[in-house]
Amino acid sequence: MQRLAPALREDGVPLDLISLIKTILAACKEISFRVGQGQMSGVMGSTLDENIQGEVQKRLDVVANQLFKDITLESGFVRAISSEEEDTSVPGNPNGKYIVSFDPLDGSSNIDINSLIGTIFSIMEVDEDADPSDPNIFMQPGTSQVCAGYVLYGPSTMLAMTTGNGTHFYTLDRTHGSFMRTERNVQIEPETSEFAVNMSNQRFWHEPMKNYIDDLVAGSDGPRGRNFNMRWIAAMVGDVHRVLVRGGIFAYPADTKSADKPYKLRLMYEANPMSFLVEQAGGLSVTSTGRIMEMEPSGIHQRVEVILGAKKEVEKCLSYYK
Ligand code: AFP
Repeated sequence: MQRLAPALREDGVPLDLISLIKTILAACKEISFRVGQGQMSGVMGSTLDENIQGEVQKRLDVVANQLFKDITLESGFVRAISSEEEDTSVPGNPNGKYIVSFDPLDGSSNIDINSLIGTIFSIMEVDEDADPSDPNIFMQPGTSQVCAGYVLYGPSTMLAMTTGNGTHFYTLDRTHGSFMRTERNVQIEPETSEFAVNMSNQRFWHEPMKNYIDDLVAGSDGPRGRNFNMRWIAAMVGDVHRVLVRGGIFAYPADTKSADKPYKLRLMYEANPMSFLVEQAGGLSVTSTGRIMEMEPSGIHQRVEVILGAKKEVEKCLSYYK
């Protein structure tokens, strides 16, 4: 096992980026501590407020957002941040080299049932003259990310991270308070017999996705000729972690459930960072029409269709759209 910093320096990552990552992880350690305190922390349950996307905020969403925001902005490395819980971007140091998009607490519906939740982050660079108060400085495709990761608050607290040199896992050593690298160059097997999708939306999907999932469910009696297993954690951070650990395909397809919201997941702080991690682990991450990381974003809370995971299975799924 290796500590975080030496592992990063070996990969030639700039020192200021390492410092920013350490800052982010300091916030995540604090969140991990609060999550571990559970009902004793006084942050369980819902607030009376909604975020800009009309979702009721959990108390832990608000606390995690404040912690993450304060710690990263105070670091001086950051020109601006954008968060699921902030209406628009928040300016930081006018000389900061980086911008950070994050979902402070992914899987909010799992908070009160003591199930998997996590923090997702994505780091990009900005031009020297970028205006810290202009949200448009975030409008860069996922291919511009210099680092992406998530911290999963499970039975152990784990970090999955990439700086473009493979996807690596780290585990929080709670005794010493540092993330130790516990797995290098995670790889997703190209084939799988496991899928993750919210089946309750099936009647709202478009025909290609309906047909694809029907064939998986038909198992050995259908055209695939073998049985598939299904898992759904209801937190992208948990579902993607499973895909990175033991393979699988994860999808949050387009649906017709509500006319003004054809997609569920957010591009900048969910789909892009997860796509970077998955691609660095040998998987694919796409919409039904193209690679997610090549999308030109149009808003910091933009939503997108997501199909990711085992390369051959994602390709198989896409073949239903042709
Ligand atoms: P939050 O970021 O609001 O906690 O939403 C989590 C999430 O966007 C994503 O992590 C899950 O895949 C998805 O919601 C689960 O939603 P449903 O189970 O309601 O479909």
